[in-house]
Amino acid sequence: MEDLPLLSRTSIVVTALRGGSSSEVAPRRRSRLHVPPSIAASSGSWRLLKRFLRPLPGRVFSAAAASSWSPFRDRTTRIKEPRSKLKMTIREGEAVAADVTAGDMIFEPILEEGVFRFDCSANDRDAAFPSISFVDSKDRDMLITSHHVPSYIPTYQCLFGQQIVKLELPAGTSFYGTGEVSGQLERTGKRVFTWNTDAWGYGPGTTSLYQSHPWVLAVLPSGESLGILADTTRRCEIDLRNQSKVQFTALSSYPVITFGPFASPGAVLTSLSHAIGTVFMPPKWSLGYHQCRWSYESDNRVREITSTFREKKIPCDVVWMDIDYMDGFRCFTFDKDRFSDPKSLVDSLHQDGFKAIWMLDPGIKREEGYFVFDSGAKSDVWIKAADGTPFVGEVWPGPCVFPDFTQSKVRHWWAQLVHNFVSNGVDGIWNDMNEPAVFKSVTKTMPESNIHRGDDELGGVQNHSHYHNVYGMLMARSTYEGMKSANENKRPFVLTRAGFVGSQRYAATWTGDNLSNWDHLHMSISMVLQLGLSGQPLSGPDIGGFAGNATPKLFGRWMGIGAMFPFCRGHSEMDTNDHEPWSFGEECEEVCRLALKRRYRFLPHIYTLFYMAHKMGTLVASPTFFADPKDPRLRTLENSFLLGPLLVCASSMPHQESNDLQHVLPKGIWLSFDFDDAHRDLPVLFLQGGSIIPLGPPHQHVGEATLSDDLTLLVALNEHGTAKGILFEDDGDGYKYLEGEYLLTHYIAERESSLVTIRVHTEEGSWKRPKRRLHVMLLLGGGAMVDAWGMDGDTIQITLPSEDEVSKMVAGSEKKYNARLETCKCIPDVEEISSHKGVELSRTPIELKSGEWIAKVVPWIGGRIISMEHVPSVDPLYHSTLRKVGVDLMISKA
Ligand code: MIG
Repeated sequence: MEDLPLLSRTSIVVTALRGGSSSEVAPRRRSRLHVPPSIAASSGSWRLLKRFLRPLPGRVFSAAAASSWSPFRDRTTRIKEPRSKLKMTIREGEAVAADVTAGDMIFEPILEEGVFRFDCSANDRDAAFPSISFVDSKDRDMLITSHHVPSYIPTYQCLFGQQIVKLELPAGTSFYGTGEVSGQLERTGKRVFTWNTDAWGYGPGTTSLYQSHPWVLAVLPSGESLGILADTTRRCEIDLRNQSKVQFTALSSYPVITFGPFASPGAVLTSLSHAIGTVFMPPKWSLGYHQCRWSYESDNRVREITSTFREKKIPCDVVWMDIDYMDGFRCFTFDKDRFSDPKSLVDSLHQDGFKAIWMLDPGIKREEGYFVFDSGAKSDVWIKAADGTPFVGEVWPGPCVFPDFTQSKVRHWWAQLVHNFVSNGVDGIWNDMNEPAVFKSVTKTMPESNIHRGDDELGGVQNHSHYHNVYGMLMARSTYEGMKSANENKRPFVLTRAGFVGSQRYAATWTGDNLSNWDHLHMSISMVLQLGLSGQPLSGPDIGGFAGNATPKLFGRWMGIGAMFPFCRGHSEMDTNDHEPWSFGEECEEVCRLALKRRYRFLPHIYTLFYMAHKMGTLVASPTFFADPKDPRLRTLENSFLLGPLLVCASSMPHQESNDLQHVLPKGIWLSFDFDDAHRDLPVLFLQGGSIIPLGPPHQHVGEATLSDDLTLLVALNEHGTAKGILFEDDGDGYKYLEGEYLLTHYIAERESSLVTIRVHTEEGSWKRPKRRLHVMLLLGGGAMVDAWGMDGDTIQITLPSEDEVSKMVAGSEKKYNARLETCKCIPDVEEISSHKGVELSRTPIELKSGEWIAKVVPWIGGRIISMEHVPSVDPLYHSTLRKVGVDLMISKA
């Protein structure tokens, strides 16, 4: 069965979940059939193509013939279509999607050496929709000169309008990517469907979360790696259930792009970034700790929270305002009583070194007299229902209309609102519910038959199923552009829940509504890594878990790990217990303080990693196997990760502390260290031999840093006695760095017999080196180190102790470490959590049955659907019946 194309039962069930449309709209065929100059001009590429196209007698089914075709029959007939043949068989006006064709895909080199675009045929190539994932769709269409041919060529089948693409890789290949996915890090055996979904309370087996990345990163046994992008915005099944085989299934037709094989997985991601862009350059403050809650109910409560951080000396940069700051959930308004004067609130927050981030949802209350509704109605910006009237769906404010972000006109309209909104003292914006989430509907989103009047450059007028997966990204883009226009000297900061390949260009993201339990703590590591492996390096979970109440131990442990994630924010659901760092007793509070102080020490390093990520598409957090992609032991490690050469080893098990675990280290030298802050609930840290990382003082917030701060270099020599590392410094905000106003320093350390010399190797940028002290900490292993002070820019020398002395120091340091672990106060085990469990967990789900479906629903606003099951087994070809059930089942508010 495993090789059967497409029509597995589950995929049909998912098809059935589509709302609205009872008939699929076939992909728009461009009426003008233009041959891209790249094909027309390049006889060379045609020659290449011919080598891979075996001209077998072609066979093309008509739509009528297709209906009698059975996937169970005649599977041996592989149809290979030479391009010219296909051209002849596709006639104007014919429902091409119903044809059944198969064969090797045709290819062309694009973008840069090692990158190939594959299509089913030249006609499919011409008919492909513009790319929304690529920064510039033209890069996907433009042929480059290349003397290489792809090492792996996908095959395709087109059946019933679906295009199935398969690629077989060598045995022993490991799979990663596929975007925001729960469950294991290595993806063999898994299947996901790209369909942005409000996935409250998701679990390890959930197949669609908030974002869509039809992208697989394959690490071959040799460590060489290949990336595969199915460049479609449509719902796409990514099937990795069979070892070493990748299969994509989505509506015809779409191009597939392969990147590599390149020497390492990192090289694949760099190449991917040349297509889809890199992460926006985050303002430095956004790399500090963020405190969020649904919701801090008033300006007073917000001030109470921020001053508690300062009183308790727990570092924090940002406080977040969830939906309740608004006046009746109306975007761009403030509640008149509870947030009566946002400007002065933010002014006082700024004085305390805090930034403020405010939520904006896509659902706009349908209410005459509300300025956003009125102006949107006047400018005709709303998504339309199939009947041409503005679509109305229920979200927080009640009946809502939704801006159609696929039109540049509408993005401008929204950006202008954002522009004005920023003048209230808005430092960042949080886009939630932009899958888009719609209450009281089984699909949790709007009908697929809704109409977007998209710009031609994005794909033109299409129904919602075409744009569903990019809606959130386009909203984030428009929000980003609005913030940018409001202040050209500040870097926008946008957080988006929904996303697509490329959304890292505009926004950070978080892993949605997770649960306060140990499984979710564990999964959060892989999820952050996986997003990075899918092009989005700036992500993090709700630290402590969103739904339900964390135990002190869980919270402390999560903060220890979360403090090392690229995006670091604590958040929790309405009606849960308090989830601030001090809410779980003094032991947990101390762990949080230690964890966040660590983060702030590492900020110069983390900021440098982001600069590199922004410039070159490198990762910020990467899986441990990046240190040695050949080593099969590392490929499934889920408890550790790298921040450049810094290895973070954690424990996500309640009764096993990180120091008790036998951590698997990559080959080579890895030297452990801490800041005399070792704790059972904090991760264990190692620096890779051969590297230097820059550290700063553990400030209370980023704005406290000054140019004269002491700079610390942590040094680990490799077996040749050398090490190197980078520090990037600039204003931390704005765009002067683009005009050269920065300082990028390459430091180097070299040992000659027992003398280690640390100095500036090269520097770049117009900034003068600040006058500041330099502290070098040379790691010796086992937590031991020798250090020296000097001035930054000068050469510093350290004499290595004799071997005897080193072993004494290591023994001494280990003793100190153990003594510290003995004496530090452990977070007590409290298993029972009293009080509320959060709005949704506190209600028992009820079962709703309708026809062939059972839905488990929490009787709460919107009637949140927890799970849906399809009951009887049906003939998989009965699409229409299933679809009807999916459409008709509406769940009403209980
Ligand atoms: O329907 O704004 O994921 O972080 O606190 C819930 C309230 C809406 C979902 C987000 C969550 C946020 C919450 N939102």
